[in-house]
Amino acid sequence: MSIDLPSRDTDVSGELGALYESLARADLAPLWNITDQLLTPTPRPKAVPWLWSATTLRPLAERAIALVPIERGGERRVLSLVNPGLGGRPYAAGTLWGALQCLGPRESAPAHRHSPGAIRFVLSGAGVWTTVDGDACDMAPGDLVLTPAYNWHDHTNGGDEAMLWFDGLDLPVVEALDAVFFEEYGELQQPHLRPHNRSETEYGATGYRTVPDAVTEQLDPTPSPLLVYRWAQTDAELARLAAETDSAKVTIEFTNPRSGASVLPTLGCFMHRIAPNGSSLPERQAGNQVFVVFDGSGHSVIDGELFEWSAGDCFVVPSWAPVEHHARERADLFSISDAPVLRALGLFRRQTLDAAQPVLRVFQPR
Ligand code: GTQ
Ligand code: FE2
Repeated sequence: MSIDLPSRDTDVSGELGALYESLARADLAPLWNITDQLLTPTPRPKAVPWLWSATTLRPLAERAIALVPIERGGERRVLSLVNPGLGGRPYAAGTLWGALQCLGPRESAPAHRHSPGAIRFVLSGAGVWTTVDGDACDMAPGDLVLTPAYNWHDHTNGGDEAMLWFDGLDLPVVEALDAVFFEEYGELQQPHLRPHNRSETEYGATGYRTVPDAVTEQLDPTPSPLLVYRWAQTDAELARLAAETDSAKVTIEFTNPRSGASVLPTLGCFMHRIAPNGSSLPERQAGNQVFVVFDGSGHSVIDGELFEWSAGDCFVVPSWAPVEHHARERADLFSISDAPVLRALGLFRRQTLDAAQPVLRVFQPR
């Protein structure tokens, strides 16, 4: 963090000014001048509410496929979402990496592992699998695939179409903890077990939590042993919940079937379904969120700014920013959040607000 000194005391002449100079030279800072910037009444995330539209992302992904090979060194063809509030750091929000990854026909991304954990939410394409510690997980649109911390992983496109998916990682959190480790696998690809989808065969469709507020209370430092969550099952869960309730939005959290905790100890994954012409209640929570529009169209109001969205768009809801969603046709939104980290540290807070926000601005994509 960088803070200008002194901020409150403007009289820096005479003995007081000399004191400030001496403090700075001694690598000390006077709290009385910086407390307002440190102990803020509510979080002041650097990330701003932002949206990347599919109409911008898709053609750029296609150009990258045409121009940029994947091999050792480059490793993965990934376009990271860069939040303009973060001064050029390649993160969607202060605690979350969000990105679009694309793999052309017959390509594969080299095997490696790292301490940050990752999730993949598939947007389009067919024929790709991600091998996670030897278990080849087939990927299709709407599927969620986990590559937990330190699991070897490589992506293979065995088909004739390009595939696009959203990557979410806890990288900024692990970086903030000075705990990033990365290692290449000895070969380009891991040998993988046959048949594919071992974890799915073992655990099946057990990894959903359908509580109304959909933030797991359970904590578990081990990641989910179930590595893939199929769209057909997610869809069925959402349909079942939607049929049971009058509210316009239902939310489920993907969970670790062994413990009921979040899928990764550092990342929570959610799916929201909003009925046609439906609106969610305005709410805010401590911690950042990245949303990916899987299906449908509508808009969200984030901190008084209106963001129109449709399938394939990604948008960021920074910590403590009020948000409400409105669907035009029925909409399915996927999201990731750092809530498991906040929960583990006793820092999670969430509030439902009384009234819809007034719209002060309309977001203009660049
Ligand atoms: O696919 O292994 O978006 O290692 C960032 C880092 C994807 C991956 C990302 C990664 C990967
Ligand atoms: Fe990776």
